[in-house]
Amino acid sequence: MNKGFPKDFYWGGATAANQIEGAWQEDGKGVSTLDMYTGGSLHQKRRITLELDPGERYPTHEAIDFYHHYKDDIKLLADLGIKMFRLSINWTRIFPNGDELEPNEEGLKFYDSVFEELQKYGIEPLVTIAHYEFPFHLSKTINGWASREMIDHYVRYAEVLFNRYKNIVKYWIPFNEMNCLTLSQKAYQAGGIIYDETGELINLTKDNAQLRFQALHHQFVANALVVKRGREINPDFQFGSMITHLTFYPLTCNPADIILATREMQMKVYYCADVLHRGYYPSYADHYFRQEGIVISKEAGDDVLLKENTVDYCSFSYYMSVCVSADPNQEQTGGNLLGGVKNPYLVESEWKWQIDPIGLRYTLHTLNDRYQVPLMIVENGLGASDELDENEEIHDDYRIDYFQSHIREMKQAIDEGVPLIAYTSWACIDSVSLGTGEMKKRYGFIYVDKQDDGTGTMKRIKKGSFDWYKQVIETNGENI
Ligand code: BGP
Repeated sequence: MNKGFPKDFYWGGATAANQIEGAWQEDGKGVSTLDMYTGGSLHQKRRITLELDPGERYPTHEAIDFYHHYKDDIKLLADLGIKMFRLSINWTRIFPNGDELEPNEEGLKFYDSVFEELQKYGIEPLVTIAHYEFPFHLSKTINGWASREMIDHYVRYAEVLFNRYKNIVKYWIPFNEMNCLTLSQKAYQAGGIIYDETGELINLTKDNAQLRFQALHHQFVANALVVKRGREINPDFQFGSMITHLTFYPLTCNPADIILATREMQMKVYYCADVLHRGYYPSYADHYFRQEGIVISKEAGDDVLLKENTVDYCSFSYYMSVCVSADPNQEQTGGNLLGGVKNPYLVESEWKWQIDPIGLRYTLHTLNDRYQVPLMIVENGLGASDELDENEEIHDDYRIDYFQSHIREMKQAIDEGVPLIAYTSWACIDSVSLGTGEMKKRYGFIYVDKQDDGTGTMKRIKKGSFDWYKQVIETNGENI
């Protein structure tokens, strides 16, 4: 007999502060890195600005104004029936510049109220401590995570959260999608790094691998330190790794393709999770650093700290798989997040991400085989340009199909022995897209009337997928 979902499975929804809260300067909040990031589109990249540019759009400034709508929004999510809500704390609400010694009480009060609402409905919070929202001041003054000084600032911030919420929050994610920092185009987003080695604005330069991998070392140490301090404050805390799982496939069974896919998986996907789960740098990374001339500067005690403070569970985002080929004549599609070669067996989303539900089951198996800890899918969903019909309704059957096919694979993976404990879909409510800064790329079960030109009433409307997901949760995925 098939097992199906465990009875205490965490069906949920995920968000990030910068993509929903807005109120970017209210109640003492400082400026975060993403507040200085312009809006973009599928064809135009977002841009870092050192000063606000009046001709630009800054999507995080208002976002969907969760800051003033959180009570109604959480009520809607409770109606959806979710058991877990993934949210992030905006560091700059707590420490506006990042280097203060005392936290901003007003900022903490906001999260007190959010947690209170969640508790009212029995929804378990899953808290990301840093979802790309770093204090912009620290980027300007010390170049973000390129500097080791970030560790102290971050640990001080995390400790405030641990002490304040020790009886409220159990599940913590220290960093969102840590492995994004292995990708050159993500230095700013994932590391708050503004300048390259020569002091030039990072927008203008191509690579900065030395800075990025050093920054990642600082994040590894910071991660280990907060795991250590967190467990001292409450031994029941559970900490997770969090990577974006881009599942790389070899395009063919040519052994050269297999090796290429393996190498891509190592440095772009597993690297960070390997360090966080095993507590040491993998040998393939040492080889990569030698090859690229990268030297990681470590302090005495770092290695022991990493070894002694590994994480409890493995969480990841999953949106797509990517094909790679060793054949230089294969056309690179430029689709997906990282390009790659088109997979003839898959269809792609409007934003050209290759949709691959079976790849999710494959991913669950590989992560289970590798780490042997509980797994959480903390992001998965379909970005689409939903349109309201004449009755102000959205019939997003394409989203239902997407979720249905992925949840089926999760169920099968559980039957096949994978210890999956949570699924927080991205994003349970429409929000600003991280990659493009658009509102148009919508993910939610709940539509928000906010448009890219700044218009919209902020009204919330349940989409067709809302009722569908609600019944999935009610039946614990039995009829999927
Ligand atoms: C992940 C991020 C999220 C989220 C999601 C969807 O990488 O952790 O913050 O936004 O991707 O991506 P996008 O918003 O670019 O469609």
